[in-house]
Amino acid sequence: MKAGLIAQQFDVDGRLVTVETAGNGNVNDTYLVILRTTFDEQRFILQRLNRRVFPEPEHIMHNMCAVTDHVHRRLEAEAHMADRIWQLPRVISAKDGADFVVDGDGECWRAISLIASAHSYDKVQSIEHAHEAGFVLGQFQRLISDLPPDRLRVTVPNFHMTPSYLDKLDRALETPEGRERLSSAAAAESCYRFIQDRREWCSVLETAKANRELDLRPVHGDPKIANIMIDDATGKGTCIVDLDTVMPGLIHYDFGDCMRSCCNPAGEEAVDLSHVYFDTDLCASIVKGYMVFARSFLTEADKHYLYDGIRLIAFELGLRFFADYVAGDVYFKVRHDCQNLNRARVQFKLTESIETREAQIRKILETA
Ligand code: GN1
Ligand code: MG
Repeated sequence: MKAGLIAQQFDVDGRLVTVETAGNGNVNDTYLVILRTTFDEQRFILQRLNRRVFPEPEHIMHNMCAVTDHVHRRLEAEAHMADRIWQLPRVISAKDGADFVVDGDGECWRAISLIASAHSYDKVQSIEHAHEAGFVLGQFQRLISDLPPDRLRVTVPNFHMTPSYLDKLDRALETPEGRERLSSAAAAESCYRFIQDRREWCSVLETAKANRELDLRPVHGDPKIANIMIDDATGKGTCIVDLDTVMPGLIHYDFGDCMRSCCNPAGEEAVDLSHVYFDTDLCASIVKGYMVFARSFLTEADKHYLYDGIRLIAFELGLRFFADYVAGDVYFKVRHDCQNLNRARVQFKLTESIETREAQIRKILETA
C-alpha cells in the first residue's frame, strides 16, 4: 500500500508493522502508523493533504510549525501552574529533513505525533464533555493570542468569509449540471430558499470586521468536537488537533464552530432530522468552560457578536455543504450521492433551532 511506503520516509525508528486508516476527516486522508524495534513501539499519524483544498502545503506546514513551537514553549513555561498536562502534536520531519513528502503523483504527505491515551468523538457524549470542549478551545485561543497574526499564512483564502460561499453557490448554479442538481430534489429547493432568506444577514461578521469593531487574531479555524482530544484516563480535555486552518481570523468563527458542533447531539451526519436541535444545556456548559480562559481576552464588542457567531457558522457550514452538492461534490469527501445535501439539511435545521432559541442563548452568553 502506498501509505506504507510513504510512512517509511519519515524520521521514526523501527520497522513498519501496520498502517490503518484513522479518523473521519472530510478533507484529508488520515492513517495511524505503527513501527516496532526490538524494545519499543512507535505510533504516529500520517496524512495525505487534499491538494484541491490546500494547494500550497508549504503554508500549512509553515503555520503548523509556527503554532506548535509557540504553544509548546508557552505550555512548558506554564506547566507548574496547570491543572493537567496539556498536549499539542508536533511535526515529524522526513528523513531528508523536509516537513513533508511529495510522492510520484504529486500528492503531499506529512507526519505528526500521536496524542497517546486520548480520543476524540464525532458527537458530544455528555455535559462534562461539552464543558471540556469549551475549556480546551479557550485555552488554545489564549495560548495563541500573543502569536503575531502576521507570522501566519492564509492556508485557505476566504475560509470563513460567509458571503464568498454565496458566490460559490451562484457560480455553480450558472451551469446546467448545477441547476439540474438543484431541481432534482425537493430538499435541495428548500435548502436554497433557506439560504435566500438569509443572504443579507450573512455578512454580519464581515461588516463588523470592515468597520473595525472586531479585530483579526490567530484562530484555530475548525474546533469541532471531533478535533478535541479527551484524556482516556481522566476524561478531561488534553489537546486540540487539526491545525491546518490556524490563520488570522475572528475568534467568533471558532466559538461558533465549537458551539454548532458540540450542541447538536445528533452530529453532522444525522439522517433523521428530527434528532437535530441546538441543546442549550450543552451550550451553557461550553460557555462555562470557554469563559475560564476567554474572559481575559474578550472585548465588549467580541461579546456582542458571540450569538451571531453561533448562528452564522452553522449557516455557513450548511451553505458550504450545499454549494458543494450543487457543484458536484468537488470539495468535501462523500460516500454517497446526496451526502453533502443531507449534511446541509442538518446544519440548516440546526441554524433554525439556534434562531428559535436566540433569547435563551443570548441570556446564557450575557450571564457568563
Ligand atoms: C472539514 O476535514 P475536516 O473534517 O477536519 C472542513 C471544516 C468543516 C468540517 C465539518 C479545510 O474539516 O471547515 O467545518 O469539515 N475543513 C476544511 O466537519 O474545509
Ligand atoms: Mg479540519
